[in-house]
Amino acid sequence: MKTFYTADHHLHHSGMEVSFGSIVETFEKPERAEIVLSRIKEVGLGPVLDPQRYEREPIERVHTADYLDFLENVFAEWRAAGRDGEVWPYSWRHRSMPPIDSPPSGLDARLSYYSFDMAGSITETTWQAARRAADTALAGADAVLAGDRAAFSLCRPPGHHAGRDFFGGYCYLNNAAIAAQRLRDRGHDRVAIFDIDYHHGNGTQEIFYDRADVLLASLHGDPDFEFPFHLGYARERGAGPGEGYNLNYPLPAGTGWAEWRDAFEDAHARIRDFQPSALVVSLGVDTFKDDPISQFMLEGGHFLLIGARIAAFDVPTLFVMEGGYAVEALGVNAVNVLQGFERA
Ligand code: 6XA
Ligand code: ZN
Repeated sequence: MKTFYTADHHLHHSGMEVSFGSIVETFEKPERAEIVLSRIKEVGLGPVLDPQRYEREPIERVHTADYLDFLENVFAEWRAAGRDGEVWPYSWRHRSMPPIDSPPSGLDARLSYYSFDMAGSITETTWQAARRAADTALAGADAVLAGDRAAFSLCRPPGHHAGRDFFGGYCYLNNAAIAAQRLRDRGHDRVAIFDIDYHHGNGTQEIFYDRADVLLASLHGDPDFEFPFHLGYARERGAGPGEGYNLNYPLPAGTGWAEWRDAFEDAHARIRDFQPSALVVSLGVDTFKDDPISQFMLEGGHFLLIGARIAAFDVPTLFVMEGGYAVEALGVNAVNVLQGFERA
């Protein structure tokens, strides 16, 4: 299996984050991608390729032009306003406040409008890194379109929390959604996205919520207790023509392999019923028992089994890297999914 990777991911590194009341080094750090890359080389998974640069057009199939302009320019605006450090939003519209449907003019108000949290900042080169992560996803999609059975897009920063016009949860551009849309635009009629990251892919859900041509199935910590909160309940099933094409499996804290696998198998069967012609896997391994910010109990060997079951769909498959923060084990866990797939 080909891996698409670029060292340009180093262009994004938020220095810190607030975690349970402490200011700590961000969990979403560059070392993550390097550890996965080392493991790929160690096991000889296949060639590691630098993705080509794509135009904005395939990204604009998913994100709004005004949001992309904002992401590209906000750091310069921040500096022009005389501010040091990185760009951080800090206040959001509460449910008691009337909804707004167009961007306000002030810098902080606009930052609030285009985000939902402050998990990650926007640095001087975040836009470039996010663009390269999207390139990484697109190059993987193109490999699959060219006939590869599977490909791995080692994206960083991750993407599944980013919606059409918002960032959050360490995510700026929705790599998996951009790849899924590419597959749709280049000949696949029905694309399924299987989001097995520990967190709900609220951005991916928002992007495809009213569509029947892209099925999303997501297994995650119940939003009642887990980030991103408020979204990811089983009752969210899609809207309009997309009704029934959004499947959420919220699971309790402490979920271990047996319970996780039951939900996975249910989702697996529903995806098969959908008969996708291509599959995108939002591959987070923060379901691992030692993940520092998560509360599921999967073990290293389980990731091999997951990969094997994904192979059973028997459709062209693109794996897109999402979360996973137990850095010592991250390489083995992520690559276990890919090896499990290859050996099946
Ligand atoms: C912010 C937690 C962000 C979780 C990001 C993630 N404190 N998403 O792994 O899949
Ligand atoms: Zn996650």
